[in-house]
Amino acid sequence: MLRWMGKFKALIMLGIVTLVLTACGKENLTALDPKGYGAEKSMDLMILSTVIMAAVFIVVMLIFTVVIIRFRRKKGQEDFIPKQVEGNHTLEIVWTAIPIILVFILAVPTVMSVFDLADEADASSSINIEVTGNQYWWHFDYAGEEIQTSQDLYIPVNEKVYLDINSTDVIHSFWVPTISGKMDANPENTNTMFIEAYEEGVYWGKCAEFCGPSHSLMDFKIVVVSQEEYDQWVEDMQNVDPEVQVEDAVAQEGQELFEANNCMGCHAIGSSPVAVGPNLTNFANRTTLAGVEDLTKENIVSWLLDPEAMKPGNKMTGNYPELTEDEAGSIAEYLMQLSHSDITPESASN
Ligand code: HEC
Ligand SMILES: [Cu+2]
Repeated sequence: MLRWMGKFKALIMLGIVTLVLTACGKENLTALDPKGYGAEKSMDLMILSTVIMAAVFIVVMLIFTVVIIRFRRKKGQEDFIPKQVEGNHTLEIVWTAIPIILVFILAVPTVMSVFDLADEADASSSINIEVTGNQYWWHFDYAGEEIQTSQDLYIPVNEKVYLDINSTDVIHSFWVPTISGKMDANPENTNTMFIEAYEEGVYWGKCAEFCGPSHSLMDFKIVVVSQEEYDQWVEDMQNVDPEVQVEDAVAQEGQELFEANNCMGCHAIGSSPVAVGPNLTNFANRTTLAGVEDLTKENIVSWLLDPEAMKPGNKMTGNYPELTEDEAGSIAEYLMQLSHSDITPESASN
């Protein structure tokens, strides 16, 4: 290694680690690449405050450097006492006024954004969705549309969507960083916010308030599609017939087992308001199982045999009859046929 590199070893390592780590994490799970109204506002404020902080830092460092060079004690002047400036009015006014001005420059746009984001003027003419946080999954009820879904929230692009957010158990927090800021989901009251996405795509969401052992696994997605695709999706979702028989023989057996094992006591298919567990309409169109695992037959079987291993503390464990591996396999086959619309997360990728 070159000699100069040895000296900066720590710095070089830090650089490499930073580069590697910034590539971690899921796509569309960042506030630094905003694709929605709220996220863009936050980003603007972040840039503004970073610029101000950087400017303050640079100015202070410049003055500091000048002072220590220019006013250092010189040879032969060891007893020299420089001019004392305590109580200097001009100086005190200057260093009081500058921070006040900076705080105003920060405060005015921040407060304006806060009011902007709380504006509900066109809520009644927009899409309204009731969002409910549950340990450890999210439910979405499209008000007036007779659509109930869980885990994946479909919305049209460039359209304001109003959310009424609450919780059935403890405090959660609804957060899709690429689209908007956070909003607490409380059991006692309803919080409201609107979201507007500027680009089609699938955006990851996270629960942002510690809510129990599987808090970090309480993921969900916003699927942003074109207006036509959204209209199609709404129509499809309104026409789901939960009674419809699947065709494949194994899946049919799974359907019978699904009914016989009282899965429907907690899971609805279609617009039934039963929501003790996630609504399984369109389940096969999701990309994840229980919010976090890949949606594969293997994972569904493991979930049905031992949900606790996947999501500790979840509310399904122990509340349904024990299944054999074969039974779980048939049910998985059935669930993987629950596709009620051709509009899927893939539709959002154009
Ligand atoms: C006591 C209510 C209850 C019963 C009964 C129940 N579940 Fe669940 N189920 C839940 C809850 C709650 C979750 C969400 C767990 C989590 O993510 O924390 C869940 C999650 C699931 C998921 C993942 C859903 C998703 O959105 O990815 C599947 C699949 C599932 N259950 C299938 C079944 C099947 C099949 C049965 C019948 C054998 C069944 N459940 C019985 C409550 C129940
Ligand atoms: Cu939570």
